[in-house]
Amino acid sequence: MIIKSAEFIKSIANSENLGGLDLPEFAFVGRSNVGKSSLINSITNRKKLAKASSTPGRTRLINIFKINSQFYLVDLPGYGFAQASKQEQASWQKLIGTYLENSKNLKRVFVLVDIRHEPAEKDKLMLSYLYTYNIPFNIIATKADKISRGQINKQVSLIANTLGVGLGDIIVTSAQDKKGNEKIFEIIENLI
Ligand SMILES: Nc1nc2c(ncn2[C@@H]2O[C@H](COP(=O)(O)OP(=O)(O)OP(=O)(O)O)[C@@H](O)[C@H]2O)c(=O)[nH]1
Ligand SMILES: [Mg+2]
Repeated sequence: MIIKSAEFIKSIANSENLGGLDLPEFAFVGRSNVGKSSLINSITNRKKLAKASSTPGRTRLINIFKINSQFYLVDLPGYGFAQASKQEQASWQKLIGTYLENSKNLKRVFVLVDIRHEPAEKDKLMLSYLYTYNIPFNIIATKADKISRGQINKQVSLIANTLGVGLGDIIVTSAQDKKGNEKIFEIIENLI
């Protein structure tokens, strides 16, 4: 896929402002710091479209980007950000939930997990939530550049077993090396 245009459309802070999107949507969810914003920058070939940061909890709003005037990429706030207050966490959770349940053009959710770690309870909860609402998803294992080639298969098996999905349901990516971008484009192209 050739990215001809990538523009920031809006940030959404509360569930009342979720309407008005008229193209297919692809959302990125996952724990704080897993690499959602970095992956959006990597696949769009833009360095600073989505704000990435080593400080967890960087993305606190839903950020919407329009690509090639054809579809939207949706950067959702990370869950499980330990430093956030219970109240903050609850309000992000509500925002994420309302978005996922109500977005009319949501075609696919990409659930990101760090390839180095066993998925957490919150990741499992996210998957059961997606199953409950019948929302189709793919798993993306991020930051593959941080481990050796030999370790990649081992970690992918661990992630698949922990989450109860097939090996083929997991896309291995690196925002640093642009690994896996083609697979993401393939999914998007088939759905727009
Ligand atoms: N080496 C490497 N670092 C990465 C990769 N993806 C993300 N990072 C780093 O991980 C940190 C977090 O990345 P973000 O993209 O901000 O993560 P996020 O999921 O958007 O985080 P929140 O907005 O807090 O939910 C940053 O320091 C990134 O540079 C990757 O593929 N490889
Ligand atoms: Mg982010």
